[in-house]
Amino acid sequence: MADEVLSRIDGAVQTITLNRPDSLNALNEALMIDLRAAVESARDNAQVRALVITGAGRGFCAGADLSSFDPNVPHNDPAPLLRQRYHPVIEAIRAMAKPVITAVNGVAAGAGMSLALAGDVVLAGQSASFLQAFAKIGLIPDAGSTYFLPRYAGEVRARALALLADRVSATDAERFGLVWKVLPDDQLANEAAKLAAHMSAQPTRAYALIKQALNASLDNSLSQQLELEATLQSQASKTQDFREGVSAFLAKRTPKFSGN
Ligand code: LHQ
Repeated sequence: MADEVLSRIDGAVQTITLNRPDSLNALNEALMIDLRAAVESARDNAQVRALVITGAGRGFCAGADLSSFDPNVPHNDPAPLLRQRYHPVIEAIRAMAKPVITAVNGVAAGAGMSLALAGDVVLAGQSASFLQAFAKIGLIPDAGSTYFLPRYAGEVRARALALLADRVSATDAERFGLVWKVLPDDQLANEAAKLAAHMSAQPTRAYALIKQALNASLDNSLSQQLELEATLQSQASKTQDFREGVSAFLAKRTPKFSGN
């Protein structure tokens, strides 16, 4: 079978590259199976402390591979596919106890946009674009887009993005709060690698707890969130990295975090 997904580890960083460039990395079932395996291997490998997801060629990901859907079949139900193949990937990225950077190197459309937005830090090349392609083909946003869009961009933009399905530039996506930084195309891969290397040397357990707190935040009341912060802070304060962070601060030196 072709390598639908490439994966490599440099130091403490795993980079996963969607690898169907001829179709702008459209998501067929084989790719989704490989992507899940790669994401889960990053999750389970203690050596890996940061993950980058990007695309090969000129696209990041064009969403579900439409050539796998036969328009002549009266009802080709995507729900089982979503539940079995897409949800585990999105949920693994969000729940992963290490940071995930999505490096959006080109168009991110449909579920490809959902995948891009699942990252903890979303970087985009200048020529990248974002498209809620779903309504254009009579579908609704899936793979997390209706969760991420209102939370990141706000209701007004979420509705216009989903309903109008206009292709938006990386710069507009940054302005809408969907992207952390836009970078020159020829610097995206390097900058993503540099950022991942930096993040892989930070207090990984605190990062995991930060993700846990932020993942819960918008569904909690202030009181619930304060309580969650106290509980998670208690866990953070028991790590070696907390001791190292304070020692380094008091000694006026750069901390050396082990991730423990
Ligand atoms: C593609 C695709 C593609 C196959 C470009 N499939 N070949 C739904 C159902 C079930 C379960 C899971 O979830 C979902 C959610 C979804 O993701 S639904 C949304 C699916 N995606 C789309 O509707 C996007 C379709 N693609 C496009 O609108 C355009 O290709 C975009 C705007 C992404 C890029 O436009 P261009 O830069 O002009 O590139 P292109 O259209 O020329 O595409 C290049 C090639 O990639 C081309 O093949 P070819 O052999 O002619 O060179 C396209 O057919 C192929 N391709 N997207 N989703």
